[in-house]
Amino acid sequence: MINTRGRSDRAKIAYYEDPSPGTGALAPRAAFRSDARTLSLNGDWRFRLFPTVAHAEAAEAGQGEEDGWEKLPVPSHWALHGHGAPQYTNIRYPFPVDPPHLPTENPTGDHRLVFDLPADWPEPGDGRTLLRFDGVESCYRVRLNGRELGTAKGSRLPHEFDAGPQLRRHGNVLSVRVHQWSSGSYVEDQDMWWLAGIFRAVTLLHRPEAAVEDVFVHAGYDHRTGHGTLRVDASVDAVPAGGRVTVPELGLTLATGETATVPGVQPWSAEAPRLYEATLTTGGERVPLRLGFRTVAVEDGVITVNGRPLLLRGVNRHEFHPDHGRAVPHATMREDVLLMKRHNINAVRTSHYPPDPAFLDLCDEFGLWVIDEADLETHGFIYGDWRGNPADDPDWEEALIDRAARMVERDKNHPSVIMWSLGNESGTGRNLAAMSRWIRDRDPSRLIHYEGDWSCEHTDVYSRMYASHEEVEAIGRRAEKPLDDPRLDARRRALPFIQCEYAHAMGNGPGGLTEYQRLFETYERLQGGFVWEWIDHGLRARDAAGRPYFAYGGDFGEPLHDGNFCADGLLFPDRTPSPGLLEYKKVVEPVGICVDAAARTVRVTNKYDVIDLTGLAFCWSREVEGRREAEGALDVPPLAPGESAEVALPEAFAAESEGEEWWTVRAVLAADTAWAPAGHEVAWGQARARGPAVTRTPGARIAPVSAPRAGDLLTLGPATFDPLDGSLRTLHGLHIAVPPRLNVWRATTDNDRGPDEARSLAALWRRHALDRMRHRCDGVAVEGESLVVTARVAPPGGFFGLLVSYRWTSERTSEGTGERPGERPGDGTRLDLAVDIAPDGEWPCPLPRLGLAMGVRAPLDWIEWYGGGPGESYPDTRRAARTGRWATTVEEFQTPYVFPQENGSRGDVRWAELRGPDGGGLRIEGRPAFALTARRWTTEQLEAARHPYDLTPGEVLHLDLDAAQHGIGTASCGPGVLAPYELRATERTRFGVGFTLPR
Ligand code: IPT
Repeated sequence: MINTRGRSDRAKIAYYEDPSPGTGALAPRAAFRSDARTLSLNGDWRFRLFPTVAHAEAAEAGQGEEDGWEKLPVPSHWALHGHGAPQYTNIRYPFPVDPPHLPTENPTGDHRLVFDLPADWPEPGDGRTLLRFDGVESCYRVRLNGRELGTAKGSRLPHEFDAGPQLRRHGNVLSVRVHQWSSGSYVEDQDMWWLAGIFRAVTLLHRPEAAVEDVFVHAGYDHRTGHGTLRVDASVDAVPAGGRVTVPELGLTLATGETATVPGVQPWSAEAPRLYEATLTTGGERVPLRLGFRTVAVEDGVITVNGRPLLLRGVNRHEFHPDHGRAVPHATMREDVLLMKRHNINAVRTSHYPPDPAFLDLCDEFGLWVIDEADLETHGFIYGDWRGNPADDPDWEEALIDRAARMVERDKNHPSVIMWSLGNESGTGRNLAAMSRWIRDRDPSRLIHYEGDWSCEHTDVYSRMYASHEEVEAIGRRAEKPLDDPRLDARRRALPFIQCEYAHAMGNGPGGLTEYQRLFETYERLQGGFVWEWIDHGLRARDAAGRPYFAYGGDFGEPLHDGNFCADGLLFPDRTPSPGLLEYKKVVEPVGICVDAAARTVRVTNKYDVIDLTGLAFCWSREVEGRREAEGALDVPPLAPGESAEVALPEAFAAESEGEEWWTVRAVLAADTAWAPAGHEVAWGQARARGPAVTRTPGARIAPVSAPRAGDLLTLGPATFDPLDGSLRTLHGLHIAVPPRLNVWRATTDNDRGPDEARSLAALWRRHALDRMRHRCDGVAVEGESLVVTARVAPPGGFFGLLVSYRWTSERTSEGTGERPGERPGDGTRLDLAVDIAPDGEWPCPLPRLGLAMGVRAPLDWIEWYGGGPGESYPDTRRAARTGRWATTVEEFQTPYVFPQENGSRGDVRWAELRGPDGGGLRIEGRPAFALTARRWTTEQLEAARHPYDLTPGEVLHLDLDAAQHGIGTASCGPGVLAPYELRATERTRFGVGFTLPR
């Protein structure tokens, strides 16, 4: 076949290269169910894959027509069923950019299904039958019984075809040819796996005579009068239908096209998602509708729904399942919605395409504000300075309008959808303007969003991604840097603001959530944002040894890929919440609980936008050293949104026990809801009421016993040391494989590595050789009852370092005598270490961490601690950590990031006990506290690992006892660590630990 090129030859361009949206599909319309017959065509189809279109055509024309067919489930992506492989790229197109042309290598999958109509399917002549595809990537041609029904592009959009007179009662042959690459691929350059296939449902729909063609529900709510308004427009055969709508619960019957005022309705909101069941009846069909009365507006520069300003606590949700890719099972969609609700998330941006329609049904039902985004992204054009961008080329106007229309028409009846988004990262251009005009004309009841055009000329909200805290604050004050055009500037300055993406949840992190939230809660213009992103796109795979892991870019041998940049979600690929999600839940909690232990009061603030607090029950508890001493219920007034109250905590208790004391107040669901059972925790606050007992009765000091002969070990209480370099050798009978010494290095995180080498803090650290610090022993001396080791710790080639002294002492403790028969070695004694660190010279960069690293050769696998927990926390990700007594295994102490990196640190640890199966172990006490990591591999091994399977547990338990860590930030995409969380070597640091046997 001769390839035709150039615009003048457009007529000869193949349908998959032609930028048009396709041929033969019916006009887009609302998705709805009805009592008319449908037949699901999901299931096992026959399938064969060709490397090019020409191969597919040749097979079809020639001898091979019946050869090579295999079974493939529909919906699915063929690359996840052993045909070809997935490929991950973020921005770059994986093929040469020459729109609308495509590479010859264009995997083409022929799908075939032979089906019969059910016996009771209406007779031919009784109405007509449509064939609907809810999602096919990226372009397809449909044939039924040899006749072409049409072709289509717009992967995540529905297309319906008239099955026509070809449809038979038996032996229908449905042939769908799907091309991986098409002109559509140029406008579907989203940051995700390229996964072709029929990945959403295929359905046959009977359309009786006088059936509903389209329906548009207009259900508003006037918050001043408390009245709803309702009009249901419906069409039959392209003319307004003579239909009837009934809403039994409201005792309402009205004709289609008629407007009714409905006094006393309960409005719909994400917090109180009140839906009314209704039925639309036309001559041929009954269509159940779910009405949510609500009115979206921008009033005085603020987004309101039903008159109330919103604060969006959102996430960006790609459709993803680790086994099925974007062919997400319905149960998984439901799981997503429940997980969101349970983590205080109230909004979703359907990045970056309309989701499976069933997902929006769930958003209506459970209550989530939705930004529904068109299936459009042309990001790769950025590398050519946006030359030829389809968003600005008239040749693509029809395709882009089609994408807007198919989204709006399909989803227009969802109360949850409050904004239409024109797409993502597609630069600027006339076709975006045209999409905006089309949408505004068709549905003026919702707001229009698009981030890529900062002039906001075609949008109703000012939206940005990854703007720094500083810039967001300026925007909050409506004091941002002006646009060049004063008219546009004035217009934009009056718009509400959201961050459609922020806080990049890649690997460990994101840091800085609290500070964003504080801004969102301070400035009315800032109406929240959407964390990037909901879930890691890691595909389940197995290594050579059969161990399961989650694959990311490059793991399928793709020549061009963006590595683990797709593992940037709040959920791990298997939907286990990551620490980032728990942090987000805490940061955005809808009830502020501020305990004032000294005053014995708690300040409760209702941060919901709509509902009061009657759905919540409050309880208090008082813990001493993490043990609950007392608890009870707390009466909190219902409080309207925005209101606060000071509530007294109960009076003092009789039993005054020793030790650190905390008060915790929790808000839990008072009764079961659709999304969580009664007792589910929504918010909490904690405050310390009494510090740790300051006076530890000092035991008798034990003096060091010097080595009698050169080469012998020196003894100090329960420990032995090498007298030559002062390193700890044994402790309470445990073999110390790595003696405790100063450590500044951590296995770098995705955020340490930043977006590129130039902006990588990790690279800076490495340039300064912080990963290879040298330890020079300057002296080992017995000073009275202390063993004092002095050292200078510095990087090779560096003119700066740290001067450190380790002062070791030992005492008898009250817990044991050290002399009873049968006591464990070192029972009744403690070894103490006081570390004093002073910077030497000018440090050119922050430190990754500052603490002690040590390794114990012992099968210690159980950790109990009193301090921050239960999960990991870092200086700028510690809101979700609460002070308590926690216990887990060493294995569970790790956070299994898809790409291994620093993880698992528990902060503010007062003490930790490590135990083995035989009962032996070690207790480490902080002076006053430390951050703890414990793992069965070294930091170097962790840093070198590319997948969790690279980490094999060894015999040594490696511990980090940190005085401090550098923050986490979100520099993998966005701002780095904020100043208060930077770890700078400017001041002297003193801290200490004590080692005893577990109690
Ligand atoms: C932004 C994209 O919109 C999103 O799809 C994703 O790629 C995210 O970044 C990073 O994971 S675009 C970026 C250039 C800010």
